[in-house]
Amino acid sequence: MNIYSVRMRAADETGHHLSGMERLVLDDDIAKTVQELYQRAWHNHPHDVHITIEKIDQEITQVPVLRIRSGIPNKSPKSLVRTQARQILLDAQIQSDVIDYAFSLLDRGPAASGGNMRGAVLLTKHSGRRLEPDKDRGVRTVRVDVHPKDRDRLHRALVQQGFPHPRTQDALILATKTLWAGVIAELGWSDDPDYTTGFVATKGTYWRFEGIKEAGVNLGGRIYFVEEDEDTAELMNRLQQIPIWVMVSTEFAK
Ligand code: PML
Repeated sequence: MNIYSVRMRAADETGHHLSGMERLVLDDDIAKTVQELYQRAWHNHPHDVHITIEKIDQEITQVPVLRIRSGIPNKSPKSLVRTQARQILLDAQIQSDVIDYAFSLLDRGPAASGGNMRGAVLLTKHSGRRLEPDKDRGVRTVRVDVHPKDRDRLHRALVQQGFPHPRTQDALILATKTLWAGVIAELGWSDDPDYTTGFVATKGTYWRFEGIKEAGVNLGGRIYFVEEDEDTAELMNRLQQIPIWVMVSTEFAK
């Protein structure tokens, strides 16, 4: 049985990125997956949709999914939500002023030319240096998906735990690989003005924070906090080249 990466990216008429998604699937599931990704792209009224199908020639590493926890209850003021998110980052040994800088980057849009970036910022944990080679594109986590035998189980478990939105599942899967690759902690929220839940992933846990940004704000992104002496090329190789299947334990799905 062969395994394929099936990737979709959709853009508007100016070439601006609208949506993207990757799945790692067995050959029998390619046609169904292309259809699913195409439907997903269509929601955003794209000008063009690119679908790439690529055979994976390497062994796929299996990694357990992060556990998921809710931060402060819904409807808390943004400042309280951020205080709790900050505390989790402080506990992960990220320097306080680096955390402030990370929030300010996401608040104003992290791209060097202004606005959103498709990939993540790589930020060193003590001096707050940006390591991503391209400060308009950032660094992306790719070649990751939930294992086909666990897909339905993960979906059911997330719905049961009160997290039915597909964004949660997508972000959880990506964050699982990102931490596996050696990123110490990740902070992120969507640029969708209607989606105000963000997350901090660190030390095996994905923390969700409702109301981490104001409704109506169309800026967001992801920050990957890394060691001061991080080997950027090696980290990017792990994030972008090594294929990962995220596995769901019986405990997670309970
Ligand atoms: C969640 O629902 O758990 C938060 C998801 C944030 C997704 C960020 C994004 O879509 O870029």
